[in-house]
Amino acid sequence: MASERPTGLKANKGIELLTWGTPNGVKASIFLEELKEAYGKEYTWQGINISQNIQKEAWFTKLGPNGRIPVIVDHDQGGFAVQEGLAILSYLARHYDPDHRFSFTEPLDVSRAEQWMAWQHGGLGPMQGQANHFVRFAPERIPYGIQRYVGETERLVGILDNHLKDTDYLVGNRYSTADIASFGWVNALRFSGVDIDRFPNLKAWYERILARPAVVRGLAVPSRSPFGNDLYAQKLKEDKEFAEKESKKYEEIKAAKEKYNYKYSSP
Ligand SMILES: N[C@@H](CCC(=O)N[C@@H](CS)C(=O)NCC(=O)O)C(=O)O
Repeated sequence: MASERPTGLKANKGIELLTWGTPNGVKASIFLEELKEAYGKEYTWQGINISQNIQKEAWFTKLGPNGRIPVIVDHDQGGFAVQEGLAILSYLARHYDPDHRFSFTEPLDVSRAEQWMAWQHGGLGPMQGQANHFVRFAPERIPYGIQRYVGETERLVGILDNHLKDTDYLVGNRYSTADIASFGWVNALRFSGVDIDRFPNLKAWYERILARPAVVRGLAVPSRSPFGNDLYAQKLKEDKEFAEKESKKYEEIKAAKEKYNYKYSSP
């Protein structure tokens, strides 16, 4: 990924994005790429390697006190900084989507979009983040935690799948920030131990969004993660050792679910 370690802001006009190629990070880069394509709105970005804890350094927490990516700085508003994905999407839509190509004006649609973004922010993101933690990163193997958070992630994506039964997008049957908010997380479902093929409406929505050139460009900031569903599936086919490791991981999840008598149900 990006080679130079950032030590402060580098731009003095426009939007500067501080990010990494994670499910929360790509919300901001995808929307900025869409705005660039729709309105010619340029932006700059810096890769914040979260494994190096750059996001905890004083220069960064002055901008994003939570010490997490993504953060944007609007140099055209006196260096105004915004942290939290939902707030970033809302800020960018308010200031830089004047034709509402990705947002709404009708008050009930505005509310619908807010509801799906809040749902992602308080539900899908935190729960799937914990699934990743227990499935991938926890130093101890804890079956209860694995089945609890993979199960809750499945419950939540079941909600999306059900909602998308009769509509192509989450609000007003058109692509918007409501879709962008959840897309990055859905893109990481296989990595989180959830088989997206079990959710056909969601999978069709995912593929529809992934077909957008701005989305593909947004996913590549700072560089494309190998853990998106499509690249993950490709690696399974091409890399036997990886496929064996992943198959063991999925067996572990299955055993954890059986141990605690997990049964899928959504809502
Ligand atoms: N609620 C925040 C969460 C941001 C977040 O958790 N970012 C993660 C990457 S996906 C991060 O910065 N992790 C590094 C850390 O925990 O220090 C949002 O939606 O923007």
